[in-house]
Amino acid sequence: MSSQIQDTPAPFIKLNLPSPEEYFKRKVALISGITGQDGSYLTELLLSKGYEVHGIIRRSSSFNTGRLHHLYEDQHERPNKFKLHYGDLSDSTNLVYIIAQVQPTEVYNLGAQSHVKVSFEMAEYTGDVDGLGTLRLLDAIRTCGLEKHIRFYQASTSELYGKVVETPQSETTPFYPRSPYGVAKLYAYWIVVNYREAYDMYACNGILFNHESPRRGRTFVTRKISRAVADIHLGKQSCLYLGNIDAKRDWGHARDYVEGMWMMLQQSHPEDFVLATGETHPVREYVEKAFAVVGRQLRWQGNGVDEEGVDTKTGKVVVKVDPRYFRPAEVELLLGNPAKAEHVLGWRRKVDFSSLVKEMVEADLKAAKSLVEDQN
Ligand code: NDP
Ligand code: GDR
Repeated sequence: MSSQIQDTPAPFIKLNLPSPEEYFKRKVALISGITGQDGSYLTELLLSKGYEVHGIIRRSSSFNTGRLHHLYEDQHERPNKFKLHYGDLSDSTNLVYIIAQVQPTEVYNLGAQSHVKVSFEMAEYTGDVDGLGTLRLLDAIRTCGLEKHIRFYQASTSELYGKVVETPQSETTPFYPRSPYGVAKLYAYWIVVNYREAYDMYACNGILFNHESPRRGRTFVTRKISRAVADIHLGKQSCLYLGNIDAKRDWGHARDYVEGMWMMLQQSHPEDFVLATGETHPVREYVEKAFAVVGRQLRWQGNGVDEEGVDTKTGKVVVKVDPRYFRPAEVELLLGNPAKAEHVLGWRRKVDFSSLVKEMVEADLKAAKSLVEDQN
């Protein structure tokens, strides 16, 4: 009711804003998590669409902008179109400052401690950044009085489904997260829905199933496999150690998925959408396909923790199961239904499973070869 809305606190900061016409004439995006896999692809997409792109980066003692390097170089061609700001989702004051300074038209909250297994070891931190961090960013927008000026995208996840209740999983499937990461993202999902309903904000959850690319972090299973296959093929590594190879995932390409994120913010009203391929594959199939890219066939022997993958040509064991990589609670099966996104947004994934595996292995092979050449 409108009387309730009037009772909510007024913005703490009075910004000197341009008129609404002037404000919305601009296309200004702010991305948290810009240094990650999705952040880099989204930045490319938005720059190509003429946006001014601002990103939040964490101070690090080591170089953490590798995925943005090519865009940085381009910056000289496009002055003032791409800017990075130091910040952190655990620092409210900093978020308010960045929002006030940038005055974005779209905010993409991609920042997160995004590793499921690590979240069991850093549960509180993951809850703070992935859950409360989302609240902090939403509140920073309200603190600046910009809740009617900004469209907000939240990186929600298929990890919300967790334990299988039904398949394929859609926007109406009940959630049952199975990790501190999933539980933190559940809080983030609902605080986005709540702020949308309470404050009439344009805020959306993209419930994205796994998406990968040559820029995927090296400890996620697809990239771990593609790198190992390249190194084994070049004789730089002898064996790949994995956890649960029977887990099934719905894997797409990150470039396709960032396009869906942008589409969600271009609608007449905010809604939540699943992005998925509608196909599921076990980890072992990814392994087999990845070895096949370099012309090697695998034969499996043994079972459970003693299962091994043997290269049929050399007879050598190239894959072993290591319980160290098992999770205290596992998400066994993910299979998404992208029908709503396809119908309402007109979104389509372009890259299929086999092409994804091929692209990742070939990219790692190229990188590993050039490293060998550099060393020689
Ligand atoms: P990455 O792990 O590649 O990137 C995560 C980003 O978040 C990095 O830029 C990282 O910075 C940043 N970050 C981490 N902690 C903080 C913090 N405390 N404050 C600010 N930024 C922080 O993830 P992806 O690109 O793969 O995923 C993007 C988002 O989408 C994440 O929220 C993830 O949980 C979610 N998601 C991902 C899916 C996938 O399959 N890729 C599927 C569904 C959801 P730094 O580089 O310094 O570490
Ligand atoms: P996931 O991705 O947990 O689905 O989260 P990950 O690639 O880590 O695991 C996928 C499946 O592979 C199994 N697995 C292994 N995983 C890793 N990392 N390392 C291994 O050695 C290994 N062996 C088997 C896992 O047990 C799991 O079942 C990703 C992240 O990007 C999240 O941020 C995002 O929300 C979800 O995808 C959707």
